Amino acid sequence: MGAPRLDRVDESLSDALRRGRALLAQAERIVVLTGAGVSAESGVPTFRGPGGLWKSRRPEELATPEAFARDPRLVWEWYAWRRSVVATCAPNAAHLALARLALRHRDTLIVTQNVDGLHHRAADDVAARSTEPVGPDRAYPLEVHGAIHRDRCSGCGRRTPGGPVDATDEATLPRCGTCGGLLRPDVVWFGESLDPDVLARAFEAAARAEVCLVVGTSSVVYPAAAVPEATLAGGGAVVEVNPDVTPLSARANVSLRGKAAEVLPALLSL
Ligand code: BJW
Ligand code: ZN
Repeated sequence: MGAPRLDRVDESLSDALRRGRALLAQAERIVVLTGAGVSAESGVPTFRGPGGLWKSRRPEELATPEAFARDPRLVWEWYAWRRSVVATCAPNAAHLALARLALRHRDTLIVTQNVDGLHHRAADDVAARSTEPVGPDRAYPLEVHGAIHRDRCSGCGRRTPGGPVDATDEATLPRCGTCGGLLRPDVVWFGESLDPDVLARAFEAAARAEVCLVVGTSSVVYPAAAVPEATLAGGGAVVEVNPDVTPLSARANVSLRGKAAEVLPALLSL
C-alpha cells in the first residue's frame, strides 16, 4: 500500500488521527497487535516502565521455566496476586473499541500478548449489546502468550480452568487431577516457544493486512514484536498507539502519542 512516511515526531495528534483514520477506512484487511498498555487504564500493571511489574523484580526471577523449577511457590505467589488483580478489572474503552471494530469489520484479527482475558470479555460485552446477529467469537483475540486464568500441567500438559491458589507453601500448590504433576499458569515464559499454529495464524494475517494497528506494547519481546514487521514487508502500513516512543516508532507510518482508551475510540469511530 506504500503510505508516505511523513515526519511523525512533530505531527499533532489530530493530524495523526486524521491520517490513521484514512488508512483504516481504506483497509479491507486489518491486524491489531496489543500489549500491556491497552489494559493500563483498566488497572492492570504493565511490565516495563514506571510502575511496571518488573521495577521490583527481574523477569528471569519470575517469568522463566527455570524460575518455576527453582522456586514454584514464589512464581505462583506472583501469579496468584496478578490473577486477583485481573479479577477486579474490567475492559476499558480501548478493548471495547477494538471489539466493535472486529465485529463490524469482517477481516480484522486481534493478536494480543496480554494474558488478562480483557479482549475476550470486551467481545462478549459488545456482542451481547449489539443488535447485529454476530457472535462474539469474531472479535476473540489470538492470545499468543497464553491466559493467566488457565492452569497447565507441567507433567502431562493438560489445560484446566485456574482458581485461587494457596501459595503459602510448596505443599499447597495446585496439582493435576490426572497425573499428579505440578500445575503452572498457562502462559508463555521467556525461552519457551509460542504455540506454532497460533503464531502462524498471526503472521499470515499480518503479512496480508493493509494496516497493522499496534497498541500499548514496548515492541521489544519477540516473536510478537515481529508481527508489524510482517505487515510492512507485505507492503502494508503500521499505525502505532503509545504515549511513548518504541523501537517500532521509526518505522510506523502513523504514530498516535496518547493513551489507548482515549485514542482508540476517536481513531475507530469510522
Ligand atoms: C500505554 C499506556 C496506555 C502505557 N495506552 N499504551 C529475537 C531477538 C531477541 C530476543 C529474542 C528473539 N526471539 C526470541 C527472543 C528471546 C525472548 C525475547 O524476546 N527477549 C527480548 C526481551 C530480548 N523471547 C522469548 O523467549 C519468547 N520465546 C521464543 O521466542 O521461543 C523461541 C526461542 C526459545 C529460546 C531461545 C530463543 C528463541 C517468549 C516470550 C514470552 C514473553 N512472556 C511475557 C510473560 C507472559 C506471562 C505473564 O504475563 O506473566 O509476556 S514477558 C512480558 O513481555 C509479557 C508481555 O506479553 C511481553 C510484552 O510486553 P508488553 O505487552 O509490550 O508490555 P510492556 O510493559 O513492555 O510495554 C507496555 C507499553 O505500553 C509501553 O510501551 C508503554 O509506553 C505503553 N503504555 N500505558 C497505551 N494507557
Ligand atoms: Zn498432568
